[in-house]
Parts: sequence; C-alpha cells; structure tokens
Amino acid sequence: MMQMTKHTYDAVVIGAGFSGLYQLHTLRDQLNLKVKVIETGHDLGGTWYWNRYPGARCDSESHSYCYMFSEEIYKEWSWSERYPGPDEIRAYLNFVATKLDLRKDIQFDTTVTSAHFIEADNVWEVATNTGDTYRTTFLITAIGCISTANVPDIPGLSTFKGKWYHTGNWPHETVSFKGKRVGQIGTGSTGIQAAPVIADTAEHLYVFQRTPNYSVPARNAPLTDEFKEYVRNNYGEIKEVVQSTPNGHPFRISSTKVFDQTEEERQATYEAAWDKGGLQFRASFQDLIVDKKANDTAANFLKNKIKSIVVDKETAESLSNIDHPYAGKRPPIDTNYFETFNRDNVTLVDLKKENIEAITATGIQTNAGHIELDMIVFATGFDAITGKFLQMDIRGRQGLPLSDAWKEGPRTYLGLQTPGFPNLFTITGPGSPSVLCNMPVPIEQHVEWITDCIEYMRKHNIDTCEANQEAADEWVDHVNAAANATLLPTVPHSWYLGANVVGKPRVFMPYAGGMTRYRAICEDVVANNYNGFVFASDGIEENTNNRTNDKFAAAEKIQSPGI
Ligand code: N01
Repeated sequence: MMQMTKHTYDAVVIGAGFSGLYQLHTLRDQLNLKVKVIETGHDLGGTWYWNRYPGARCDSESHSYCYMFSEEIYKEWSWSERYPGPDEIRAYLNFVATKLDLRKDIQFDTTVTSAHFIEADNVWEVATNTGDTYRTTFLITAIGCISTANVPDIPGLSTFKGKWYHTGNWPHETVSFKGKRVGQIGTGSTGIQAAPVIADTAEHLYVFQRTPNYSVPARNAPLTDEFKEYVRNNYGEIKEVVQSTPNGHPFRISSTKVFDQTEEERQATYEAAWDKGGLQFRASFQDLIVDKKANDTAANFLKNKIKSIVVDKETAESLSNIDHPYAGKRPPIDTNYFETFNRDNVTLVDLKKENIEAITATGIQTNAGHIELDMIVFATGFDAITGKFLQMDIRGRQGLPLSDAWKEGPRTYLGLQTPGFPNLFTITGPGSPSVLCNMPVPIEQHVEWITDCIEYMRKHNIDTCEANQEAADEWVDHVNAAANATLLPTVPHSWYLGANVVGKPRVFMPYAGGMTRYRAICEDVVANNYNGFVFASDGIEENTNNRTNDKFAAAEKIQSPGI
C-alpha cells in the first residue's frame, strides 16, 4: 500500500524550471517561508529537461535567456553560443541552483495529481503520485506553457513496429537515425529545428507537412570573446532593454512602418535582417503584426527566399504555399531547414495534397500510397498553456474544478489568478504575455509580483488573496481586444488559440498587449490597493476596491504588440 505522508508548508511550487527555481529563491530566501518545489522530472530544467530532441535550441539569444535579478549571477555565467541548446541551459540552471542552494528544497520524480482548497482552514491540500500530501497556504504553479506533449490520434500508432518519439518527451540516451527511414510529422518551430539534424544521418527522412511555415535563419555561432566581454560589462544596459521592450528580447522593435520606406529600401531592410538572422526579423518594422498589407511584404520576401533556396520546383511550391501572415504563428528560426530539402535523402510529403490515413506496422499510409518507415518523430506540438493545469485535479472554493472554471477557455486576472481559487498563483498563466515574450523576462516579473503580494499579505495578516470575478472578466475582454488588435487571431490553426488540440476551446490565450504595458498594469494594480484582488482575513474582506483600473481598457491603442 502507498504510504501517505503529510507535510505542512507556507508555499508549494509546482515545477523546477526557470520560474520554479526563482520562486523558491524569493519565497525562501527573501521572505523566510517554508517552501517545497515538486517536480515530475528526475532533475531540474523544466522545458529543457524534456526537450532534448535533435537540433533543439532556444530561439532567444543566450545573453537575454537568463535571470537578470542578480548582477553577480549574470556576470559569473558565460554563454558559449548565440542561442543556447538544452545542455547548456540545464548547466546554467544547475549553476544557479548550486549557487543559491536550491536543490535541497526540490522533490524530484514526483507529480502533483491533485490540489484542493480547504475552505475551513484556508489551505491547499496537494497530493502527489508518490502518496505524499502537502498542506500549504500558497500554491504556485511554475509549470511552463509548452509542457504537455500532443501526440495526434492517428489510427494504428499502437501497431507500428518501429520506434516512435515525441520531440517534447525525448529520451535522454542518444537516438541514432543511422540507416533508418524516418518519418517526421510537424513543421513548427521544433520540426524545423529537428529535420536538418535528422537528415544528416538518416537513410531517408520524410517530412510530413500539414501547414507550411516561414522561417528565418538563426545564424547561430559561437560567441566571440569580444561579445562575451560586452555582455559582462553591460549588464545594466541589457537588462534595461529586455525589460523595456514589448517582447523581452535584447533588441528594439523598429519605429519605422513598412510603407514609410520605398520598395527598394524595404528589400534592403529585409535583406539585412535575413543576414543578421533570428527573431529580430520580426522587429524590422513596427506594424508587421498589426497590418496585413505591411505583413504581406515580409511574407512575400520570405516566400521568395524559400523559392530561391529549394531547387525542386514542386517542393519549393509546397514549402512556400503559406496561408497565414508572417509571425501570425510563432515564427521559427532555423539552421539549414529549407536547404535540407535539396538533399537526396529528404522528401517532403505535402499533406495539402495527400492525407495521412493511418499508421501501419511498417510505416504511414496516405491516400497516395504507403511510406515504409523504421521510426516516426512527432514534432506535433503541445496542449499549450492550459494542458498541464487540466491534467491535475485542481479544485477551488466549494470544490469547483479548474476544468469547470475554464470550460469555455481559461479566465484569469492578469494571468496570475483565477476567481474561486484563493492563494493559487499561476506564473506565466493564460492571459499573461508568456509565450509572446522572451520567457525569462515575464517569469521574473511574475515571480517578483507574487513575492511582493505574499509579503504584503503577511505584513497585513491577510489570509487569502483571490481574483475578483469582475476584474477577471474585464481582463479576459482586454486579452481578446489586445489579440484582435493584431493579426495573430486570424490564423485558424494556431496553438495560441488552442486550435491544435481536438476539443480544446478556441480562445486566444497569451496577452498580446506587450510586456511593458503588462508590467505597468501590474504595478498600477498594486499601487491601487491590489485593485481587482480580494484580500480577506478570518473570512472578512479587507479591501473592497475591486474595480480594475481603466489603463487596459484602451486596447485600440495597441500598435506594437508583445512580440
Ligand atoms: O509545435 P507547433 P512545436 N498531422 O504546434 C503539425 C516553442 N518552441 O513543437 O500547423 C500532421 O508549433 C502542425 O501542423 P498545423 C515555440 O513557442 C520554442 O513546433 O497545426 N501535422 C505543426 O506543423 C513553439 O511555437 C523553441 O497544421 C500535425 C506541428 O505539427 C512551440 O514550442 C523551439 C498534426 C506542430 O507545431 C511549439 O512548437 C521549439 C497532425 N495530426 C519550440 N498535428 C525555442 O527555441 C500537429 N501537426 C524556445
């Protein structure tokens, strides 16, 4: 029989990635709380513990994909490449964990199965798959946004005799593609990174493409000593930039609009951005994400690039036959992705021309024929942002399941709290800028906001903090308005909308109003007596100031969204 052990904590944090580690540090070392982090993985790293697929690499530049809260930590670590891979990110997080002595408060190999709010005691009772129960005043989810692998329900997968993998759940031991006929399904950011690396050693790679995608070269390279020196000497300036740009990246979005330039000037701008590589391409003009005509100029430039790289005309056509605006979906960056289709051992299977009917014992059957395979790689994405929440049985007041509260899609206030779930804080939760930003930036802001809120509560003997329903409703309206001010919701097959998961409500989940605007709103909420949050002690409401500020009502003013 499973042993039941009860533990009591001030705060339980779920997840030991970037957010969980920093949240542990602030609550334990700044507020002196008794904190436990519970983590499914055998080690820390979060997203980067699981995502070890071939070609995996972060598309934020390394000198900004890190904590900024400590100048000492920032300067002590030195990144080796322009974009860090999973091994180096895990090494970095281990360095931070050692420096701050975090490991001793992390329970690895343990999954939270349920979390119920016990109203009589104002505590959360958290149960795990190991049979432990934790009673805690504060429950904080640090579960990331893309941590629930989505394997499509294609008939026959269980009959496949070869090996199959999902990129987001990649084995820790090396997977060899040597001599293998590999089928890769999916051409999002992940598939675009994986295909060139798989093709390098596979006997043959078949890339099954449902929706063609834009991509810009990453231009990854080792960092020069000169650049490393620049990073070490310019902590303050780099921090200032990442915390004052809408997307948290270490570069500014241009203030020039597309049609402020002549055709010739525009081509030169795009060429320069293409040569520089990376997500900065998206920042070439101020209005790329809000004006379809402006966006078309970038889209056409990138489609022409594909046609100029890919030699086979039919393949080039299939790859460039893109039906959505550039960066309407998360824009990938790559290393030799389109060039890969010039290899003799790579075939594009265009799922706009043929359908996958089934997976068989020996391959994939489409309506155009059977493709013999030894291995299948699913680069098919995630049940993003809400998936992990709904895997846990989370219940708030009166036993309300989170799955009911979010039946029509997630409804939060600032992405930080859901009405009916007191003292549950959600780092980079739905309705926050999260995936539209360079993630460590919103993570640090959330962790610090939550820490300040808890500190305030303790100072004022407040038992519970809970988002007000009206505030959450207004926030959801604002999140929708912010999205609708951009081209992002016009892409029907985007995971931002939950469209990639069968049965998931179609709701635009991240906040597209930009990290700078979001940060200002959060600060304003605090300055106005935690406007929109209800504080209560002994069951009596302390603040009745529950109207939200009107700062976020003017969504039509959104010109440069948070990406
Ligand atoms: O997932 P995706 P991803 N049959 O959902 C296809 C982050 N990330 O893992 O577009 C056939 O974008 C699907 O087709 P369609 C980043 O935020 C970050 O690539 O739905 N195809 C699509 O092509 C990113 O956005 C880094 O028509 C099917 C693909 O699978 C997020 O992770 C690196 C299918 C899924 O693309 C997710 O990216 C990599 C089916 N049944 C990723 N089902 C960094 O560097 C799905 N597809 C930080």
